[in-house]
Amino acid sequence: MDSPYDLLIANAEVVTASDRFVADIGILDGKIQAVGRGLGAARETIDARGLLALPGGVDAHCHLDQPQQVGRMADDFKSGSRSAACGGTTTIIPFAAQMKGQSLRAAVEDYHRRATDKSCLDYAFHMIITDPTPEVLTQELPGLIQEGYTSFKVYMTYDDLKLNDRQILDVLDVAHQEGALVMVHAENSDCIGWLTDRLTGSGHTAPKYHAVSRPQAVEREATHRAITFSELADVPILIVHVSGSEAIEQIRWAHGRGLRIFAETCPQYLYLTAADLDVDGYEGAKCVCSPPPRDPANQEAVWRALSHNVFSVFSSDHAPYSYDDPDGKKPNGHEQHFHHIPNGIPGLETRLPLLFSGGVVGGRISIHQFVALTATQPAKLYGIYPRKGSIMVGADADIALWDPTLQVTIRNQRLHHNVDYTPYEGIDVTGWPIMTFSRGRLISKSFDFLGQAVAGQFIRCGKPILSF
Ligand code: DUC
Ligand code: ZN
Ligand code: ZN
Repeated sequence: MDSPYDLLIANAEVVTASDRFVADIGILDGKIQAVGRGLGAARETIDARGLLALPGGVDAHCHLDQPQQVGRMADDFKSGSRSAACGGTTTIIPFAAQMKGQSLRAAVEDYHRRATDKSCLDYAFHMIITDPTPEVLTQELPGLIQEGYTSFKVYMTYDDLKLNDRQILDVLDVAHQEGALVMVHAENSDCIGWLTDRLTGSGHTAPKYHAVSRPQAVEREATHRAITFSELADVPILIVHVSGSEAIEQIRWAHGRGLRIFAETCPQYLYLTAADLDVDGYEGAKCVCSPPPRDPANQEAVWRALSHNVFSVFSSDHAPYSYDDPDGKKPNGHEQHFHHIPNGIPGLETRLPLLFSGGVVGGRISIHQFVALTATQPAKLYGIYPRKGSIMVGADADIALWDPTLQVTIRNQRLHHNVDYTPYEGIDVTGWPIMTFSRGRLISKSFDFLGQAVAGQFIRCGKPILSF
């Protein structure tokens, strides 16, 4: 049949960050060719009556196959992208981390080797800057920004990753000159070290002390300091994985002063608390991540801040370590002192359903805020909009069809990552993306992964779009 479309998604209720309407979506060569009523015939038609058509998610903070000092990540680009696709995500932006002494370009090239021909989803990279030598600051970083690596993360903690205040200012200055976006991990390293020594010195080594060693004050102080640096360097920043009310207060304060501080939060700060680090002896290690989850009052503060648009981005911070694994949280069956447990939890596949259920179905955020937080705004901030992040003519046909009423109990056995647990085991959610299309190809359907033969493309990022 001669048809202008390879695929027609018919009768869908299309939802974007601003609009909601019933339409057909005509797809040709992986792009959205038309959005309208009665688009006619196509080589293949999927009737999406009763389903929501949302832009595929952009997970702008996830870690895959990232070399580590402690532990080894359970997901590479193959298993990670598969898992993301089955949870309605169509673009991932993990981190190419520079090791101290390594050139930035070597780090990026190494990371390309890890991703190429493995990811079923399109992907971009943030860089992690750990060694801002003069060569990095004046040559490598400006060059890589021009080549499409327009965002990078700096750490204020972790001995192998952290920068001092002066180094952070130097990195921010490059972002200012070149038009890039710096993501900041805001926790005070010396405070954590001091608290950790006190706790371990008095025999407090169980997983629950991870949260005690990183109280909100540690995050609040670093968040304030990062905001100050942003003001001094006159460049916007994005504070990643904000965990509770005290850091939120700092961000609101900055907004009140007219500073361009963007912020991200994650599912763990809505669904977990520090009490989850204190279950069944050592099992709490499964929920060790940084910053740590807080308490129910802080969960509410994070929900409130989401509904008030304090946050621009909602990411998984998928940092996958298995529990019962030689390279995991309990290596060879050995319990670790809390400060030696690999930091991070899995979440690529559950990110969107958890926010949809608690936020949209729960009446805390609108469905347009959901789309903005999970797709449109990360696409804009990280320079891949309008190719990604919305449903419009000319965009890639990255679409998730959601059944907004489907009731699902999260079980690790149904997920597609390579991690031996999910911290969200047994949580009931309403709404799930039952079909995911990546550039017009159906890669996941009803909890099954169909994209084995599909190759994702590397995306060079443009300059951040900082107003939306
Ligand atoms: N920071 C992250 O962004 N991810 C995992 C652990 C961490 O500290
Ligand atoms: Zn971090
Ligand atoms: Zn992270």
